[in-house]
Amino acid sequence: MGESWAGGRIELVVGDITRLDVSAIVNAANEGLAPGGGVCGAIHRSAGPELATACRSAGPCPTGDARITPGFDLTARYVLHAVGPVWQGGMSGEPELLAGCYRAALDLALEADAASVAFPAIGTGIYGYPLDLATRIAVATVGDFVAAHEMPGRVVFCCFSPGDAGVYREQLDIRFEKPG
Ligand code: AR6
Repeated sequence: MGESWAGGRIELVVGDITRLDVSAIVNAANEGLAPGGGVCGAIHRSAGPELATACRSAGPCPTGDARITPGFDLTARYVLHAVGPVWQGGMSGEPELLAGCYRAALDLALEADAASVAFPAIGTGIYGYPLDLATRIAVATVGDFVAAHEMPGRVVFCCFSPGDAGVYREQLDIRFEKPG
């Protein structure tokens, strides 16, 4: 289906993250881990009301960090709630905070022995992080993590539109060998 890089360990797909057959999906969450709009709303709708209850116990979560809950009615066994920064112009630590929440989600995936993890474009919707800048950080952070760890064996970047996927493809081609 999707294209892949890094020997098949990093994939790019276009679609709804709640539909993916992966061990864990990442939620673009807020610090309160409250059900919101965007991908967060879609994940809560698909997982069912138990997810909000689990989030009340798992949270709050500071910006730049992540928390884990079960996936309930989702195909994914886990949801990794990663809190990206609200974009304030880029001089308020946004790059470090965005990279931090990716790393925290990957660390939780590793601890949970999740074989595959899917990320949405954290921060780039309601939180306003410019997509090209966020994509560089996502690709670099995930790229460094898969180079240093055997698990998760497969990381999927799930874009909601073909245009967004084009931005990811460009960055993935720069960081890795172009797919054969
Ligand atoms: N599957 C994959 N990606 C999606 C989906 C989906 N079903 N729906 C939207 N996206 P956003 P943020 C994309 O706004 O900027 C929430 O209220 C979307 O096109 O969901 O981190 C939270 O509770 C965009 O590319 O997250 C927080 O309060 C990306 O997901 C706040 O919004 C992220 O957009 C977080 O804002």
